[in-house]
Amino acid sequence: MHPPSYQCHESRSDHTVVPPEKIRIPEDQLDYSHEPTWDQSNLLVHCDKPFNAEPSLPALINAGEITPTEIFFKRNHGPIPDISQIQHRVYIGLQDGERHQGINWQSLSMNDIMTRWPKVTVTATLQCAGNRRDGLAAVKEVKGVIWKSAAVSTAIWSGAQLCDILNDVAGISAEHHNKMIRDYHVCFEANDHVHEDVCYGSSIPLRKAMDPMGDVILAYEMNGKPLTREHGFPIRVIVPGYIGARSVKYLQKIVIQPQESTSFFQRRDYKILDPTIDHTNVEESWDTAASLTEMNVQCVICTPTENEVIPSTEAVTIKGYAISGGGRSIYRVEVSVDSGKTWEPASKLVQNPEVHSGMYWTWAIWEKTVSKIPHSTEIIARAYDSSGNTQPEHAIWNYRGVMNNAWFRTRVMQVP
Ligand code: MTE
Ligand code: MO
Repeated sequence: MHPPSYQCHESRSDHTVVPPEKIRIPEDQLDYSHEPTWDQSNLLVHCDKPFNAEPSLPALINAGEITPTEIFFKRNHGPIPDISQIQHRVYIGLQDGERHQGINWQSLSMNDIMTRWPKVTVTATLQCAGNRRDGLAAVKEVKGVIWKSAAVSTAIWSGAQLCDILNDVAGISAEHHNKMIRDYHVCFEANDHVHEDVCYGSSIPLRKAMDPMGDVILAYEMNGKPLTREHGFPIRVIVPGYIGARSVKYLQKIVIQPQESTSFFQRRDYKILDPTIDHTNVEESWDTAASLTEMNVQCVICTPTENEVIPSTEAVTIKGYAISGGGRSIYRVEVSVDSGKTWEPASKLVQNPEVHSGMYWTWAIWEKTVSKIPHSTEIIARAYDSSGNTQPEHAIWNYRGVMNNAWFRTRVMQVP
């Protein structure tokens, strides 16, 4: 008889690897009794079941380029799983379109992943597509956690490169399967329970996964330590330059297939629906809208904060972050204190490319000192990325409340 520890790794006697079956659990039966506990005093908690929290903007910017793990925003769709690193396995399969033939699964232990491939380090900013959803909720009702502007954070991630693993385990190489690289997707499934689907899941194009300069990694460390449970212990995907939703935590299954993941989170969420779509007609529109991949260009003022009192006679230093997707850099941030009539460039803008790939996966931290705020008490900021993309003046409402990158406005109070 097998000891209980063998339950997770279901091997048949012929050594065929089979990933564990998953069942969907209704929302009211999700088990939240094993949530980790940590210091939440520096977080704005939007919801604790599932746990969703962001830091304050001053805490985020004062921490600098790398966000300490404690205040890194946390986005979960269900209970945080309590996974044994020793027992955990990642199942990998290629589905070549001949579905009836089944998938020939391979599985890796955490020890395999940590020892068979070199540990690479990538510094990347994650931003939830719902960052700044509050700005869209102010226009019209939206579905989702009402994030403010700190559902974004930067960490140093270490793990194995996904392209190496897919090459060695699934036989996919950038040179030999061009059509496959062009058309296929890499689907990720998590070892968690959510009510929308059997688990959290998502996919990215195979071309992104196989791009050696794409820096997609299976990370087991965050800021030099093993991942914490809420950030994906023992292993998560990091997809730099993409919306946070693609960086699947608690990674359990990888399938390379001709279609995008059929997960709820790929097909029924994380899409910019046409502004005429709302809860009355949303069902027909999902399939025609594109799944979000790269982030758009974003810029946020972190300090001063909304309604902060500023002496009108004194110079004020405005600080914030800006970020774009796809490894594009931020080349300019502009600030206006006259309702957008005139703009001044930020005087300080720091953004570091990834050493290995030269891509800009992290945010730019910027600063601008304004000697005196005239005529207006609203500070506005916007950014341009290296492709010349910039931000719309006004929020473009969409039902899921994603990708809000309207000019950022902070109203400050002046005292004489
Ligand atoms: N992975 C799993 N397994 N479950 C989740 O709920 N949320 C996704 C992504 N990966 C999620 C997940 C979303 S929407 C975001 S924005 C990021 O994780 C957030 O990562 P963080 O909690 O480490 O900040
Ligand atoms: Mo997200």
